[in-house]
Amino acid sequence: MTPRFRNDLRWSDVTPRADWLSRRALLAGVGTLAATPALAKIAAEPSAYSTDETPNTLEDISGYNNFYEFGTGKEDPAAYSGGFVTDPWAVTIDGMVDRPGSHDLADVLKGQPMEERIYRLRCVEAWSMVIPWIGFPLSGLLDRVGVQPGAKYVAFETVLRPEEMPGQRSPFIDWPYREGLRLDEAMNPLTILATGLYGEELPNQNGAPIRLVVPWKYGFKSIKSVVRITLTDRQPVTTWQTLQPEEYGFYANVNPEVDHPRWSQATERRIGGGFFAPRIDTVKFNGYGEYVADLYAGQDLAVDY
Ligand SMILES: Nc1nc2c(c(=O)[nH]1)N[C@H]1C(S)=C(S)[C@@H](COP(=O)(O)O)O[C@H]1N2
Ligand SMILES: [Mo]
Repeated sequence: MTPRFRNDLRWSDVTPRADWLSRRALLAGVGTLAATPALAKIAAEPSAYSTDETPNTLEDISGYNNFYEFGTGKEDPAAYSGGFVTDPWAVTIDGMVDRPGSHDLADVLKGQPMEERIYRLRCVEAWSMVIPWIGFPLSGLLDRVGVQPGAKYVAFETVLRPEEMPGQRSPFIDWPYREGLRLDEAMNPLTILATGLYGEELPNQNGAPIRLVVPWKYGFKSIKSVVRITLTDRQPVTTWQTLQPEEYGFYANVNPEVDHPRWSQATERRIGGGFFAPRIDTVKFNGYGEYVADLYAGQDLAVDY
């Protein structure tokens, strides 16, 4: 699949670098990142899949998060993830693959083409952001381990480490956090594993050191701090579908025509716009329909929500 428009934009083309640098200085000054070690820079190529919308600031992206392992408040992940250990890190790839095994992060990344992907992120709670991720297509990693012919789905798991993740000491979720994709969704070129944003390694609160990003689906599909990837012939059990199956389905494609039982999905609030900013219309598949609508030909997305 080839993109129709070639934007080849980088965040630095849409956010003046001077603003960016002064924001960093400001952040360091107020100590938001003071507990975090210096984040290493990552080289990445621009991508034709990037949006030309203005990215949210690093303060928004790393200060307003959902990462229930560190608490349910939007500021909890930034406040409580400072002691989360992301190095060393290993990812197990198993199930229906030719070469199952556990790989340290450097090995997972070896040979994968790092790209900057400026994507919209639409949370099921009806807020959104634009985030300049750095990552690589999941398909490249799956090709490397050899997906067996019978595999139909990919299951993902977040690390289970209650001693470092205070939210995991509360049993309302059957930890670890779990997610899944159909194999064709996993192989779509928009689906990436991200290891960075804004040119540097991921902040802990954004899912360091490696997280999934699936931009046409509600944010909860984009599972953070991944330690296991399993190829399977059964639809995986996922965290939100297990907790509230009437409200959160397996597919979770962004869809303004299918409301959440408790709120409308027709519009969204772009974070950072300020209190008086008008809500914006939510677009089906979060605006990525030209790349993904074909995946759901013949499916009723009100049934497969
Ligand atoms: N392990 C894990 N992954 C997770 C979550 C979580 O609570 N735990 N929250 C999800 C939700 S609801 C959203 S909207 C996105 C938010 O990603 P961000 O904080 O990097 O913007 O992460 C998703 N991935
Ligand atoms: Mo979300």
